[in-house]
This record gives sequence, C-alpha cells and structure tokens, in this order.
Amino acid sequence: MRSSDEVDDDLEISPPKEVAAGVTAVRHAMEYALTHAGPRRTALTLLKLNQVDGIDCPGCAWPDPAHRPANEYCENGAKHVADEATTARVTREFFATHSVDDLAGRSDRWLNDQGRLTEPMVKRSGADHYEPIGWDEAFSLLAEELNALASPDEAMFYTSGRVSNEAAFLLQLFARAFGTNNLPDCSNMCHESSGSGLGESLGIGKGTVSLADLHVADLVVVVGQNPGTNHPRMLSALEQTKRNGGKVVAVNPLPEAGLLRFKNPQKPRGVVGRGTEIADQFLKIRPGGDLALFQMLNRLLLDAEDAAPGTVLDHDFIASDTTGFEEFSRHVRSVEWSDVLDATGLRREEIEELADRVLASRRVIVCWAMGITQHRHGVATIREMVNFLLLRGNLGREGAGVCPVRGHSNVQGDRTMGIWERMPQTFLDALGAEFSFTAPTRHGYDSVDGVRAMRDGRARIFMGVAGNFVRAMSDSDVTEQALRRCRLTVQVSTKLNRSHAVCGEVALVLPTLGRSDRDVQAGGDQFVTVEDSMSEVHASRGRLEPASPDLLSEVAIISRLARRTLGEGGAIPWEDFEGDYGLVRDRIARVVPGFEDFNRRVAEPGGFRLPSPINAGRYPTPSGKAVFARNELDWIVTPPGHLVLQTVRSHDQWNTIPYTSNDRYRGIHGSRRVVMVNPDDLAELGLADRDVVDLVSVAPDGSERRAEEFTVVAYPSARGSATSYYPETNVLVPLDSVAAVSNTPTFKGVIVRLEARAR
Ligand SMILES: Nc1nc2c(c(=O)[nH]1)N[C@H]1C(S)=C(S)[C@@H](COP(=O)(O)OP(=O)(O)OC[C@H]3O[C@@H](n4cnc5c(=O)[nH]c(N)nc54)[C@H](O)[C@@H]3O)O[C@H]1N2
Ligand SMILES: Nc1nc2c(c(=O)[nH]1)N[C@H]1C(S)=C(S)[C@@H](COP(=O)(O)OP(=O)(O)OC[C@H]3O[C@@H](n4cnc5c(=O)[nH]c(N)nc54)[C@H](O)[C@@H]3O)O[C@H]1N2
Ligand SMILES: [Mo]
Repeated sequence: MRSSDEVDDDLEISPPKEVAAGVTAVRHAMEYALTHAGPRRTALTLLKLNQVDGIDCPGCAWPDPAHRPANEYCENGAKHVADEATTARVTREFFATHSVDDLAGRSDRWLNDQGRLTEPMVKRSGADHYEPIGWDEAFSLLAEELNALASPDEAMFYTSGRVSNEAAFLLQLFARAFGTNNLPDCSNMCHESSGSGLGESLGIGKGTVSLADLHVADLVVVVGQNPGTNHPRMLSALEQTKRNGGKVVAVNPLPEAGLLRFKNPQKPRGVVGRGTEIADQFLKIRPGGDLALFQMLNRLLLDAEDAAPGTVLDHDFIASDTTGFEEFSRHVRSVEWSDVLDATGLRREEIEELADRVLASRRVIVCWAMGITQHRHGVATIREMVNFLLLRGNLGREGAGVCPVRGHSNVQGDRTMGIWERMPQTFLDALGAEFSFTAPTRHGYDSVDGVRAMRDGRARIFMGVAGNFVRAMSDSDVTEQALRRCRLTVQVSTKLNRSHAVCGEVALVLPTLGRSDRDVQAGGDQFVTVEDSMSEVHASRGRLEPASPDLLSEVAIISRLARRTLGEGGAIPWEDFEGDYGLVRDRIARVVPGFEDFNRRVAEPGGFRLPSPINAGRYPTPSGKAVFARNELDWIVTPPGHLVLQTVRSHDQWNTIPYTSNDRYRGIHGSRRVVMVNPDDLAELGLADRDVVDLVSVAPDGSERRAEEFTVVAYPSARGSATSYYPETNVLVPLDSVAAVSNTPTFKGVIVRLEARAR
C-alpha cells in the first residue's frame, strides 16, 4: 500500500560516503531544528541536551561522558529533539477536518509533520472522526471498559523505551494491581535477544562495559550496528579507543559511513582534514552469518591454544568462573570451513586476520545492535559472542566485556523498572509486599503474542504508552487487522502516528508531555530519571513551555487512570505519586535492587551507575558461573533467485518516523522506496540499477507478502543481501518469523524475491 501523500522527489543517487559527521552534520541538525522549533526553542533545548542539569537526549541510549563539552549531542539527537519541540500543533479542528480513514491513508511522515497533539480525543463506536473529550470522561471511559473485561488478561499495556523510570514503574504497578502481566514493549522487537542470550550465559541481560572501558580496550568489534547514524556519539568513544592505540573491527553487510571514517564535529581537527580512520578491518558479512563467524573464531582460538599450550586461553578464569567449557569446545572444534565461508560470504584469510588481531589483544569488547538481535538465531549468536569473550577471560575486567548498544533512551531502564511480561518472581514478590497485593504470576504477552491474542479475540483492549506499535511490529497487515478487532485502543502520545489511525471500535488519543517539556505538579517542578546503555542512571528535566495547556504528564495519566480503575483509598497512594515523583522514587528504592537511596544519589551531578554483579565476579546464573553455550550452527540458506532482505533505518528517520526521504551517508536522496543490492547479484537476477520491482516474501504457512514498487539501487553491500527501509517493508516480515527464545521478529533476515514490474 502506498499513502496518498507519500513524498517522492526524484530519486538521486550518489556514491555512499565513507566519512561520518563533521561540519555538514552540525549544519543539517541546526537547519532542521530552526525550521521546526524556531530559534528560541532550539536554544532552550539544544544547549541543555545531555548537560548535567538538563534534558537527557531522547535520541538514543548512548551514555554521556563524565566531562562533557557544551555541545554533547549529535546531528540526529538534535533533529529528534527539534521534532518534539516543533511549533506545529494538531488541534480539534484538525481532527474535524480529517476522518480516521483519511488519516489511515496518510504517510508516516505526513502524520508526524502535523505537530504535537494538544488535547484528549475520542473516536466513539461507529464514528468516523475523533472528537474532543475531557480528561475526566476519558479516564472514566477507559476504566469502565477495563473493568468490564471478562479477565484482566484481555487488556495489554505496550510501552516504548521513551518512557521514564517513574512512569514505567507506575505503569507496571498499575497493570499488575489490575491483574495482568501483559506488558509488551519495544524491547521485544529490539534487544530482547540480547537479554535472553546474556541472561542464559551470564545471568543478567545487560552490558558490562563503561565508556572508560571502551577508551582503553585493545580491540573493539562492532557487529551488526550502524553507529554513524544511530549512535553518533559512540564514534567519539571509538576515536578515543584509536587514539589510545586500540583497534576497531567492523562486521556488517554494508560499508556504513561512520564505521570507516569519522570527523569529530566537536573538535577543530574534525572540521578540516580527513578525520579518523575508525575500522582497522571491515568484514562484509552476509546477513545472518555472524554465528558461523564467531564459532570459527572460537575454533581458531582453540587451535592456537593447541599449537602453543598455555598461551591463548585464560585457564584460571575458565576454571574458576565458567561451566560448560568441555562440551562447548568439542562442538566448536567440529565447525567446518566450508560451512563458515558459505554462511559468512567472507574469505578464509579475512577470518584468520581477525583471529590474529584477537590473539594480539589483551582486552576485547564486542558491541552489537539490531544486525544481531533481529535474526532467527540471534540469541545463539549472542551466546557465541560471550563464549568468544570467555575464552580469554575478557569479562569483568577493565577494557573488556559485552556491549549491547541499546536504542531508545530509556529502554533499559523500563526493563529494570519491571516492564516485562516475564518479570522474575523475586521482583513480583517485592512489588506485592511493598503495595500489599499479590501480583499475578502467569506470564503475559510479548509483542508478537499480543498481536496473536488480538487477532484471535483473546485481547480486547490495547493501551500504548508512547511508541507506534502498528508500524513498529512485523506483518503490518496482520497487525493492523488485529488492532482493528479490539474493542478499545488507547495511545498516550506526543505526536500523531499511524497507531492513532488504525484503531479499535472505540479509540482514545491521550496527549502527553515530552522529555523537553517543563513538568509542574502539585509538589512543584518535577524531573524524571532514565538509565542508559551502560547502566548509568540520571535525571532529565524539561525546559520548554508545554506544547499545550491541556497536556498531562505520563505519570499523571497513569496515576489518574489507576485511581479511576482500581478505586480510591487503596494501599497505593496514586495521588501523592502524581504530585511528587520523588515519592515514586522512594518506592522504586525499596522494590528494585540497586536503587537504594535513589533520591539522594540521583540528585548528585551525573547520577550513579548501577553495579554489575559480573564486574564483581558474581554470575547470577543457576550455577553461579558464566556458561559456555553449545550452539547449533545456523545460517540463512536462500533458494536460487532469492536474497536475504534486511530492513534498516535511514540517516533521516527516527524508528517508525521518517523525517525526509534522504539517506545522506548511503548516497540516496528523494525516495525511501529503494532496495540496495550488490551489482553482481543484480546481474545474476537479470536486473539492472533503477529497475522497479516488487519485493515478495513467503510466510512459513506458504502465504505471500508483497511490498510494491521499489527502485533497485546497485550498492556495494554483501553478496546475497538486499537492504530496504523500515517501516515500509514491515509488511514482508511474517508474524511467525521470529528469533528462537526471544520471539523477536526477524527484521534482518527475510527471504525475498525481486519481481520486475513492467515499466
Ligand atoms: N538517528 C536514529 N538513531 C537511533 C534510531 C533511529 O531510528 N534513528 N533508533 C534507535 C533504536 S530503537 C535502535 S534499536 C538503534 C538501532 O541501531 P542499529 O542496530 O545500528 O540500527 P539499524 O538501522 O537497524 O542497523 C542495523 C545494522 O546492522 C547491519 N546488519 C544487518 N544484518 C546484519 C547481520 O546479519 N550481521 C551483521 N554483522 N550486521 C548486520 C546493517 O547493515 C546495519 O548497519 O538505534 C537507536 N538510535
Ligand atoms: N522492519 C523493522 N521493524 C522494526 C525495527 C527494524 O529494525 N526493522 N526495529 C524495531 C525496534 S529496534 C524498535 S525499538 C521498535 C520501535 O517501536 P516504537 O518505540 O513503538 O516506535 P517509535 O517510532 O519510536 O514511536 C514513535 C512515537 O512515539 C511517541 N512518542 C515520542 N516521544 C514520546 C514521549 O516522550 N512520550 C510518549 N507518550 N510518546 C512519545 C510519538 O507519538 C511517536 O509518534 O521498532 C521495531 N521495528
Ligand atoms: Mo530499538
């Protein structure tokens, strides 16, 4: 389906860039900010971004350095904040003009461009427009619908990782006090595989390294990640690694700009000159080949140990801190070169070169993101990367460890606060004891199971706090039908998106304050807290006059809904929580381990770091040790005439929201309906650059999915791969195509054929 207003200028293609950032990036950010937010709001937000007393940048979860320059933000963070600080407004007149069907025909970009939501709206049963509704009536309506359900498990509460710790804690408390663990979140589609894999291997689903570790590592392997676009400030950290003599290796099907070279826009040297070479080695891997790569690296390490016993493996560490070594090593020794070369598309010498680099490095860190987690065997790949680090004791010491690089600025914090459909019993017990109730124990729905439940009529109310579930999820058509089957859909949002237009019989839009908005409650000015990718917890305080006087904060919305649904006077002081978020933090301190004395510690400049048990030599696994895992080798085998499609972010989008149709670093301008393919594959398929094709995938049950009219772009990507943008291609990812264990949709591993269209 194409939207009525999809903005396609003429497609223009230039060669992909090697260098990321530098002055152009700063100019692009300022242009975007000034046109959307104007000079005053731009100054108020950008100058406060990531400062000690300022706004946590919602652009990504990369941590802030201890000594921050005045401009500790990046082009894309600045664009993201400007998008929230926009002066455009969606009013009741707007909704009177545009029917729900009209909105459903619009593009993601058009919807976002309409600006900030300003007052609560309702679409009543049978109506074709949203109309205004008072907050009070909205809460009553929602509470009545919730209480009318046959079971609390017919409701689900989705969150996106923008939500603060305070709001996340209250949302999961409300859901559990209401009686359900149905708390799917964007993490299910994102780093769930990291949580699953690290949880099994190390007992905790989080990374172990800090920025300081990255700076002093001898080798940083960046796998399945595009930091130049998605975590630009990470490049400053890698620049530091290089300056200290460390090496960087990139493993990716695409030669992504920032991975190759970086010009630091915050340093005079970055503005002139060629910038820093980032990757010492680049392995252009086939999508889904990483498990094979790491198994072979592990075999090569074992071989090297055999050749020079006692010089390669960290025997003391393996003996004292791990289990499973024998079985793992027997398995890995049987890995064959022919399979690995097939799976990776790499040359043997490239893999041997990387193994030599590993042998020459005492301190190694592996960083990864969606190129690993969104594959059928993503969890196994993560366990294999842990095996790789364990072999040489690269864990729990300076300059070494695991670094899953998170996406949303507080996605890690939301999990810590209990946003998970499968929180451990110890957490549920602590929560119940604190608030005098018994939390339900039955596991809830994750995102994929949630769609199945709505599709099959087992879930009737969907409430999304932040995010754009309809566009984020796989199998767009199936997901849309599932939401349309609901009795009631509710979105707590800052901006308009497709999840407001694809709705249930009754629908509510509840507009809320964003991270940059000032938040004043009965108890005075409030701040919220977040946890970044490296477990640093700190405060974020908005500065802007709110987009409308009718907005409520997320904390206020959840608290008022809870009072209306659960009744007044229970053991949970919702009204007090709304008035003073410090009281919420007091309770978090008593329920969530690591948050003792929360209010005092978060008041210190820069906040505090949650301790990692692993860095203290403790592994919260059943055996108390780190686990060497035995993983069956798996990779994606494509039938002749097919390619592996991976769906990525362009340089100018934030998740489901494209800002323009350009992807500057990849040299693509004017259209997002493109598919990038290696020229040799194009020749084999009988296609040429600029041909127009449909992308077709086949679901496990044999049914076909189709995305129409994509322009082919010859691109220096790995053989056998195709690359297109998310969310336009989510329609191709079958709901049942998920990663083992984590249930994450396989957004990076969709087998497709390209069908030429008659011109
Ligand atoms: N500006 C901006 N910043 C963002 C976001 C945004 O949309 N815009 N989103 C945020 C969020 S929620 C997240 S999760 C992160 C996402 O950050 P990334 O994971 O960097 O995002 P993707 O665009 O999905 O890129 C995946 C990368 O993995 C590579 N890849 C794909 N398949 C494979 C594979 O099989 N093996 C290997 N080795 N590589 C592979 C792709 O070529 C690409 O470089 O970014 C966060 N930051
Ligand atoms: N094909 C494909 N699909 C993917 C991915 C992929 O790589 N490929 N990546 C997956 C990943 S990693 C993720 S994280 C998900 C992202 O999924 P989501 O997190 O659900 O999507 P976003 O696009 O980040 O949500 C944007 C909306 O959030 C709302 N919002 C923004 N800020 C706030 C706020 O402060 N408060 C509130 N209440 N609302 C706010 C706005 O209304 C905005 O329209 O998508 C997943 N889907
Ligand atoms: Mo994400």
